[in-house]
Amino acid sequence: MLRFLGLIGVGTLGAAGSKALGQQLTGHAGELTEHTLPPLPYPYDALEPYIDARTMELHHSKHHQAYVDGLNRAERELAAARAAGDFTLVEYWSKKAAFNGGGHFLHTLFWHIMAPPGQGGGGEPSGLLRQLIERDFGSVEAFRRHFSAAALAVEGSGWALLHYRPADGRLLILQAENQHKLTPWGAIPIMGIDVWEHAYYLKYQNRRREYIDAWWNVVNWAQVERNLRAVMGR
Ligand code: MN3
Repeated sequence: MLRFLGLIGVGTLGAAGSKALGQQLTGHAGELTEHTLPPLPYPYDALEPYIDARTMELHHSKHHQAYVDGLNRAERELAAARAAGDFTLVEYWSKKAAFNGGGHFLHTLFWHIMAPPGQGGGGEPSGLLRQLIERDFGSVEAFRRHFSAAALAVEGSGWALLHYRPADGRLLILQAENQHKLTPWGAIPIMGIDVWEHAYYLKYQNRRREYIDAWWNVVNWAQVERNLRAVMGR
């Protein structure tokens, strides 16, 4: 799992990324990670014309940054609660930690499973990833139809996600509402499309289907396969 997180850029877990905040607090607060916004692996305009530069800039520098900040805040507040022995707001900050932690994880995944069209983005899955897609969905085309339908049908803000489930070695497509709901434990996202309006509204307005159709032109299949292999440990 740690290897996978590192691959998609949610790294700096452990000692290198931790701040000794606990030592600044009384009691037994423990240490915390200072989460940071990962750089995009390409310029803001690299996914044009399918995803416009202004959307990418706002999405990465404002929206993703807000999830990073919100996650740090929630974890600090929970540590402060431990130090003070006052858990009055534990439900509130636990929910904030899940929402913002989900947002940080999924956006980091999202940036990395996209690439400029023709330079890693688009085309078709190959290798082990293709084998498992064909085994578990019947064909690449059936997989794409299922994934697109799941994305189109997300109620409100959320994601369509391809997961690998280590318990039985299967791929599965699921939706997420917001950043973290409808998630079954034990299934690990290896690919996803953000269908919050902030991901497409400037260019596509309410035409989510057009955005989804365009998005396939920037999918970085090689990275999706690396994510798959990382969670499979092979
Ligand atoms: Mn988003």
